[in-house]
Amino acid sequence: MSVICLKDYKKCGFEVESCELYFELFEEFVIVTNTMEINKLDAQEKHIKLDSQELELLEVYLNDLKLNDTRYDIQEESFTVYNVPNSFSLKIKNKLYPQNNTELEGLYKSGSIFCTQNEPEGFRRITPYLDRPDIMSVFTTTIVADKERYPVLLGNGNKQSSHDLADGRHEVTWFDPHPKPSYLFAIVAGDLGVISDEFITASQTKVELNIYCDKGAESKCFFAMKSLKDAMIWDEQKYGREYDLDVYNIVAVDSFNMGAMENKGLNIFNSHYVLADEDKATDADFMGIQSVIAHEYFHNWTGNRITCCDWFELTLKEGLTVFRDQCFSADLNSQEVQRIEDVKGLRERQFVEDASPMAHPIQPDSYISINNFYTSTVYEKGAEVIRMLHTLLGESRFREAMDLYFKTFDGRAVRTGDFLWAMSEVDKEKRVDFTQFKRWYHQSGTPILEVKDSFCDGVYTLDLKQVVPNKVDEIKQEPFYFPLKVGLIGSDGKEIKEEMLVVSKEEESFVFEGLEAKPYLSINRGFSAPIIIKQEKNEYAFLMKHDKDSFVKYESAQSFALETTEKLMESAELDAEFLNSFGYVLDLDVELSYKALLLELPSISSLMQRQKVVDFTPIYKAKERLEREIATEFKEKLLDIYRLHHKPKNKELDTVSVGERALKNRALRLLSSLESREVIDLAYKQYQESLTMTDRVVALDVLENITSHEGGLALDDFYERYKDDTLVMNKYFSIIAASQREGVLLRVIASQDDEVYDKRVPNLVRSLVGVFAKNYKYFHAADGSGYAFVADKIIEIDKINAQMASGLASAFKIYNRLNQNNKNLIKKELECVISTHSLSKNTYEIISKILK
Ligand code: BAL
Ligand code: ZN
Repeated sequence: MSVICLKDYKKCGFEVESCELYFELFEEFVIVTNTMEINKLDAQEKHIKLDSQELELLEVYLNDLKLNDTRYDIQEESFTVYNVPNSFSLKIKNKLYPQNNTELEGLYKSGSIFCTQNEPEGFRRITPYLDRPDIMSVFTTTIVADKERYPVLLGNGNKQSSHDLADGRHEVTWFDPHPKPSYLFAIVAGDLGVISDEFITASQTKVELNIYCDKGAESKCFFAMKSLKDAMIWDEQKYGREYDLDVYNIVAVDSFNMGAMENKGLNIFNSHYVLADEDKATDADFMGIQSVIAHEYFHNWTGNRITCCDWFELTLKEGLTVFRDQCFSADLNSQEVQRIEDVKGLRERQFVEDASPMAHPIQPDSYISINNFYTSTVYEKGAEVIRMLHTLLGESRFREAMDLYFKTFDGRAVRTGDFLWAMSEVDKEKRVDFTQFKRWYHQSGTPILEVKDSFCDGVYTLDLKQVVPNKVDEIKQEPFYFPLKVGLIGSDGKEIKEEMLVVSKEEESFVFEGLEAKPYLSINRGFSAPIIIKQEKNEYAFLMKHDKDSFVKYESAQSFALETTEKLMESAELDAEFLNSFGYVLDLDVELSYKALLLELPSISSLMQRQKVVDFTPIYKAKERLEREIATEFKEKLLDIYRLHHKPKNKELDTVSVGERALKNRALRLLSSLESREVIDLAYKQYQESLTMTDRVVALDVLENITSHEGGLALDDFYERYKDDTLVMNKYFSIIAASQREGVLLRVIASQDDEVYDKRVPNLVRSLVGVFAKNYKYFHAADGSGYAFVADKIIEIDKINAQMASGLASAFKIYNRLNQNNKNLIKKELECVISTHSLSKNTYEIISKILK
């Protein structure tokens, strides 16, 4: 398989001045006519080689002259026209079969809706083109289709004209004045429902806003619409960025590989991130919608107006846009909860990736399939890198740098180096060493910071040592440069000082003078750097009580629980101080969602990450024991919390209502480890009487895991209630696949035959097979049955949708951390997958890295 390398980038010898596309949609096929005005930039170029994938060519015209097939050559992945002049018009007519397109890249059908997905390399499946992000062109799109079947025809930009044609067809033309790369091109055609609104920009321009969906689902689009308007205001206020077209369209479709796509003026969304009402979506689903709607909107500037020079620069737009959406969500909801959720996500996904054979820098230096690099590293670690710049420069300097970035690079395809240039330009005092900071872009792995401290004669000394992991190929990496926010707290619990240190050396010390006694250390406040802290002595109980930093308070609770669980793996007695601290948090009077996080016990993944050689059985046993001991000790308090905050008829989405649900469901989950009649009754009642999906789904999950009788009744009821709503059925399949009860694999296998399940729909595959592959207990079963099942699914799904298959394959990335028995079992399965005939390059790349 060929490897694409960052170092091999070459500027294109041509530019596409304009591109006019004419789509004729029919039930069995689509005819695309693509007319490009092209200029030669490099006189040495004789022939033009366009990207083209699985296309059926019909006709080719060069400057209106029809070419015979000696003048061009079509290969599996390219289309070349020989001997082209300096400036020319190239017209290509080709035929597509979107109804057979199960890869969901290029033009395909989601149910009866025609839609597209072109990032990163889907456009070449629509028409031959210079399908690379640094080729920016002005697009005009005309769509022709049967008017009754497809009354809605959408393209990028503004609508230019529309009219009816003979034989019941109609055509609509869209013009996008903003030059863009082909990955931002989109069309949609369907018989869609819509909700509409408008937004007046800061400069008093009216923008029409539309959200399209399946007919009948319109009432579920209002939260998304509100989120869009919130995002538009926020980007004006926070970054001075206004929207730049007359219309902003969003379309929700059920079959979509990603969460959503930021096509210029025509976002296409996985319906999971658009459709919601309280009966069918959880509070977390609503938060997801708010953040993804905003994320795609923010791309209009960070991604569309300024895009990436090549795909190695993906984090330029993704890391930055994730940072922007995280800040937006924090501003609209709770700063402290948002930060903790962001860090939790980073550790669950990115830290695991960074410690695996799939580790890569946020700017990778090579790939086989770029589809495999839409990773947590590029996105979430990328956002942490931007956040560190924000911390180092400060809010107003960062904004100044962003203004400069927008002003300098608007309308261009640039590199992370250009972004860092803008950041460094505003740093007049040269406070930041950008040369060293750049290592975050080129080095992989999570640095560990070993912390020792001492106190002598009023001087407190902090000795820090950075342990920087080698690259996957064992090449040594250099120390990172990062902000480390620390606080010193007196033994009376009063804050002495807070400072932002800048760490840059492998080993360095910081001193704090004039102290009366040794202070307590609060380190990496707000998770100022994406690192792992290792301290000799930890003061978790003290920090849980006294730290004013909400992140470190949470971190102390987590770390204390992690260490306590680890001690239980060695069968020690439960630490009484831990129980005390837990009891202290139960009584804390803080924001309720935050309190629910403080009471959350560490995930299996976070326990696993700390093991040298992973064996899941002792991890599960210790975690279950800790939960039981806590529930036994604090049963009455937990019941009190539950009763106080259980408001089954409340469907509101305000902070207090969401917080009450989060906290009382945390209490219910903890109590469930008792597996008592009392708890079963509570959960069953909650399942039946609550009006929100949040409550219903937690109750269902609790019942599923502790009782086959009520669990079975609730699950059957859930199925009957929601079997016609695919989005809710994703939750049904996830609950089965994540269950800790015996016999899960057989139920997952059986679920594939359910009439609702469809292996061509990514959401359903992720909910069933993807969630099972995260069910550590059964995926890693000692008899290898979990591995064999998932490996079979990878082979099966790879033939349908390579992106889905490689996503599943990445579940095996913890291979190198496992005990020998599990490793042997995985190796056998993956060797079988990789030797499969015509395996996609996506899946090949992931598995070959894991097995290396
Ligand atoms: N650009 C792909 C989808 C997203 O990150 O917004
Ligand atoms: Zn994005």
